[in-house]
Amino acid sequence: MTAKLNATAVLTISSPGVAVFDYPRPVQPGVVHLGLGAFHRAHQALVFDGLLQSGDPRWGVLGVAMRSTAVADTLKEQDGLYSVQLSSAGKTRCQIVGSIVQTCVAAREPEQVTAAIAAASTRWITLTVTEKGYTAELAGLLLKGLAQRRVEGHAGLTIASCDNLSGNGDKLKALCLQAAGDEGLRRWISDRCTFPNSMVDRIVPAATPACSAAANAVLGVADEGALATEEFWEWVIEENFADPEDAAVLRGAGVNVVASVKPFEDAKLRMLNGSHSAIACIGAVLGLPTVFDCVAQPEIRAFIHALMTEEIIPGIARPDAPAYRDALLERFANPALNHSVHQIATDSSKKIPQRWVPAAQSQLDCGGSVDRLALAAAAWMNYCRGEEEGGATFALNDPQAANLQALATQYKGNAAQTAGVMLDLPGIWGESLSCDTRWRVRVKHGLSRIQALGLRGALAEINIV
Ligand code: CS2
Repeated sequence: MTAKLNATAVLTISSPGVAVFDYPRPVQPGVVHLGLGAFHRAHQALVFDGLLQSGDPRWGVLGVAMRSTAVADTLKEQDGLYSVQLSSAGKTRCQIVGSIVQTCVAAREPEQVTAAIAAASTRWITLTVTEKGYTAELAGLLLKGLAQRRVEGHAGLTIASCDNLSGNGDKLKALCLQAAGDEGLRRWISDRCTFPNSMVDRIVPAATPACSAAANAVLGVADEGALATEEFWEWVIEENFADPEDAAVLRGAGVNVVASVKPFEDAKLRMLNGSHSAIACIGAVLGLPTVFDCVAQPEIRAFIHALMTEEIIPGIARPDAPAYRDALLERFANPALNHSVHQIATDSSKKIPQRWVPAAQSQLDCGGSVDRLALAAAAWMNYCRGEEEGGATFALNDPQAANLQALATQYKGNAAQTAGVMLDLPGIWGESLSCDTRWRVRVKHGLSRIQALGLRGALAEINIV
């Protein structure tokens, strides 16, 4: 039987293609991270790993899974260690990450989370709890720890939301302040803690058994926590830290610390994530399993290129948006990623408000075209039927799944009625867009073209225009 990756086994790894940290791992975490998904483990945990490697011991992480126990327990058995395979431009290298020094599960060990938030050694809280995770329950968890911290007289914290939400730090701050019953605690949070807005980017597909198999082959030990990702990463964060000296520290680790993240956030949410959601709905309906498979289809690639060029970039302030678009298309075409369209289509009703709506609104505000955004919206409505064009069925994974599927199938073959009820759904399109006749007409038209020509035909038609 192959030995398991852990603090002892890691010492035996000496393959030339594997980078292993050589810092003493801190015992006390300095960062409490909520949301122990693949993204954090292949993105920020590597930034913190780099800081630890540079000799700054304050960046060890307590990785908190919100509910599911599997990852936290797997990592615990491996002393927090796991490998990440980074592949781009046909080259792959492997790195073992040492920054996650403890793990726990918030739903199972809430007192450990409270104690860690209150601990003197903790300086940061980071969060990747997904778009639907910004709940009263999350606020309650944070507030319990912060209240204890205040009583114990420790310094304030930098609390960094890293989810794909516009103004993510502002949203988290508002949630916490609203939920803090006690005026004293509210003031302490306002005065001592900061909630920087941030944009994080790296394409990290959910781990598959193939990741572990590939990791086991290079490491010579079994790694049940193995992940695969791309070389590219970006973390842009607003300069708003409880400890102002962190700005220089993060810059030294390659983080882009800026006065305003807005141009970066808009570009990322609308261009990368907006394209991703369009690709995901199209791919799911056409039975194409991954983003790579989708952008290998000329009509899908041309559609996404034009979607960004004609209807998203006009509203984007990030410099070099066309170069950013080209780099994104190249990243989507990375054959090593195996990024499942169904993973990206998950929770679309919570993603569309950040990804498509502001771009469509910005186009309508200046009289620009929304035909492609409307076709993407129609493709989502088609996706909500839970059926590929070839007839195979799939499960929707969305907080509103049952309702969405009922609405999408209710008026079989009637595009205007189907689009009408789905555009009336509250909380997705925003007040202004859902009432805008220009938008409603284009979405209805898009859905009717999909019904008439099939999705591939509707894409081919719009690509000619
Ligand atoms: C994706 C993102 O699953 C999704 O919705 O669009 O996870 C995307 O891969 C990341 O935001 C890239 O930084």
